[in-house]
Amino acid sequence: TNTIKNDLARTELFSPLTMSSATTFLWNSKMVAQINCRGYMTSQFMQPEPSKYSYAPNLEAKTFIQPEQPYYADHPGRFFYIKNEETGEMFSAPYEPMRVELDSFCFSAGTSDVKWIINKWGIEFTITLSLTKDLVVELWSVEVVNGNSKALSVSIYPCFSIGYMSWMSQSADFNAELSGIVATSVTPYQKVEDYFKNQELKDLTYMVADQVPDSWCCNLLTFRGEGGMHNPSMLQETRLENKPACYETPVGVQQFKQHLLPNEKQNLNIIFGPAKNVEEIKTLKAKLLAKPEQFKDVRQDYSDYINKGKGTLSITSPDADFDHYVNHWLPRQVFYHGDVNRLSTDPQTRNFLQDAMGMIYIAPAVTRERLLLALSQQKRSGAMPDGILLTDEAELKYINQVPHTDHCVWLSICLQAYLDETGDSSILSEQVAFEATPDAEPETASVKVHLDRAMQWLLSATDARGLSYIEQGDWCDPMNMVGYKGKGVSAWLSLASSYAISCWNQVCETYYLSSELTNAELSESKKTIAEFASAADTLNLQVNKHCWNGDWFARGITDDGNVFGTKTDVEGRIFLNPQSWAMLSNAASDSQYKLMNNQIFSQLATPYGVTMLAPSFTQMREDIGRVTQKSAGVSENGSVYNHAAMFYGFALYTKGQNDLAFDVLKRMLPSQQNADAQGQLPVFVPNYYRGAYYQHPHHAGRSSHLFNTGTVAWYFRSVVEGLCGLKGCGNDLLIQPQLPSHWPTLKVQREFRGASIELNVIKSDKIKDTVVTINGEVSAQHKICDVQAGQTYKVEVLLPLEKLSLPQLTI
Ligand code: CEZ
Repeated sequence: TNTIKNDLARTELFSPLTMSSATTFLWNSKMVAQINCRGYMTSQFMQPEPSKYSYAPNLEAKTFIQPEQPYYADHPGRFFYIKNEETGEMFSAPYEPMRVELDSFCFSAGTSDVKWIINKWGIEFTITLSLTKDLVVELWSVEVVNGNSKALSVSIYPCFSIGYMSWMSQSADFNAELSGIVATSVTPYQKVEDYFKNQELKDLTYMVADQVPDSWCCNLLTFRGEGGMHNPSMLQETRLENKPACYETPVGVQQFKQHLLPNEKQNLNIIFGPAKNVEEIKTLKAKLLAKPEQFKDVRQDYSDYINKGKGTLSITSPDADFDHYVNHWLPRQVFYHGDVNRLSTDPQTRNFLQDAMGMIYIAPAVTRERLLLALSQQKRSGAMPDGILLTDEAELKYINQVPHTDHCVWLSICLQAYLDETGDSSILSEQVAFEATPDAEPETASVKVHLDRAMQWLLSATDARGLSYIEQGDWCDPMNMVGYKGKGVSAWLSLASSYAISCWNQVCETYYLSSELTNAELSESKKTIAEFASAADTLNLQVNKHCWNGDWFARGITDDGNVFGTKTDVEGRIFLNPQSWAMLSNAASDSQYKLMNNQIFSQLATPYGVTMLAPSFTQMREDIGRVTQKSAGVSENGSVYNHAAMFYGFALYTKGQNDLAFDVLKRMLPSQQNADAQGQLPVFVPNYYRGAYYQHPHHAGRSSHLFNTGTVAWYFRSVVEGLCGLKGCGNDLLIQPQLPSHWPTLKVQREFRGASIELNVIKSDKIKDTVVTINGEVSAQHKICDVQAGQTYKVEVLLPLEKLSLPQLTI
């Protein structure tokens, strides 16, 4: 199984067969592409709503990137058919659609490009895909090196899917002036106002090379002929038929004949993407293909853009695979979320805020800006909208039209993380307007007031018992029928509100009370803090009173008064989130914590991580909702939903459960050992691995391959604050590393508020208590006081060797 290698900032797969669904992804501010190791590809760009330029050959429904993306013979891709002009033999690179055995194969995912290195007939083909930093164009190059001692002639036929563009109009032809293929279409519409709106759309797809092709074809059906994609009829001829598509499905295929002397190297560059008109393509061609250096330069710019997301942490632990993810791929995935908001114009508020939270380690100014933007859309009641509108034209769509009640929770959590990282208490007095309403005067208030109101709103949206209403969902989007009649409550949200209020109180105590306040302000805010503290306690008490079943917390109480997620349930007996957040909110006593954890081990643990509920639902429960209709073990219906698992991991660090917490982090990474089940490369954490471990053991562990997930911000935070134990607080940096017991050492480099921290942790059996030295001096408080920008702090921590305190996951 020696099929994966993790090296520097690349991860390589050496066979197209062992993990046929393996993917990586590339993005910039305008587009995102998911690239499969065999050459399939799913891409979308923003104009400003998500659109396509490379479609499947049938009329596609408008969908998001789907979990467990199924691939099929005609799935959109970028393929390179290669013909040996002497023998007539053919294969396709990287592997699809011909699936001919190669002499060697390497799919190499880099942080800012994707490469395939393929050997066949003594020739080495290196195919590279990268993007630009801000254009919607794929940059492809094919380098061919003849390793034979004799000359060889080959034809290279790049074949890029354009597919079913529109039922109103779709055609394609070779444009002699551009010397490339241009497919045209009209975005379908019916309403006359859409005609005017659609004027700005990029309805063309182009495929232009830096060389003049020997022949071409843009007609998918005639290209395939009777042979199909795996053996297109037109490739049997010496030349392609130069055939346009006229209200027929377009494709981009071009033939480039290459005569290669021994050791000769030749290169072909191609650009592929959408455009508004031919002028735009001409400009792009001049910018990208006129000279070979242009390609190099824009690639460098793109890689500089990606490297902006490198993050401020680097670790060296005994686990090289873990380090590789944390140092290279984790910050990249966090940066992707934080920089481009999952390429949506109305990100869900909770996603927007958690994604912004991840940016504290990469570009905290972005976190600040995002918090202020979110607050500018807050309602005067304190409620947050379901999505944050990023442009003037944006509107709330899909799930954002469904009322969810948790959004306020993420405000204080994100703000606390931001303040602990930056110490920027000025944000609290920043003035921000509330959402404008036609019937009232505009109202502006400080961030402090906005947050107070958000917390008060959480407390007001509760029933007579003091439990939080769920309406049509909380963190769990598809839990839409627990409270749609207006009565149902969420135990998770009650606990999350309690935790969010405590976070807000900590922020006020650490960063607000210390600011310059009048006596009246000081006593007023102390009073508010005390009221909030008691309200948080009440939430904890009420959840305990109504939702504790003796061994774990239930998930909520339905409109009809049924407590669910409890011992009497055959399906959905136990949910992970209430347990994790009871740990965070301190609703669970130590003895409850132990009881809960035993249940988590016995009911939720799997080799691929902890599932978010069990057993998975197999039939609709009309008092719970859509989540129960999802396939058992998939997504929120009991997968190892990594976002939920990560909350558990984060909570475990706060409880000092170093081994269990690290176990959560580690199991989230695709591993060589689980490669068959997961089928994913360790270049991102997917949103889930299939669960339903006892119901569908053969499918358990399978990755969703979805790289959009709130997990990663919390992963980064858990590594920084938990594992490395370097958490800001006021003007100081706390030093409390939490190594798993099997790690004897850990080295960390971390930027913090402009200072450089070099942490060296060593375990020793010669000491009983932790010893922290900072620049050679013992620190009894285990913290760097009053951290100064520009300074380097060399921190050494001696930790006593300890025994495990809790049973380990045995699965
Ligand atoms: O979407 C995510 C949401 O973006 O699901 C999470 C939620 O907290 C995130 O905000 C948990 O529910 O069925 C659905 O509507 C699902 O909710 C999905 O859309 C889900 C996807 O897995 C996207 O990654």
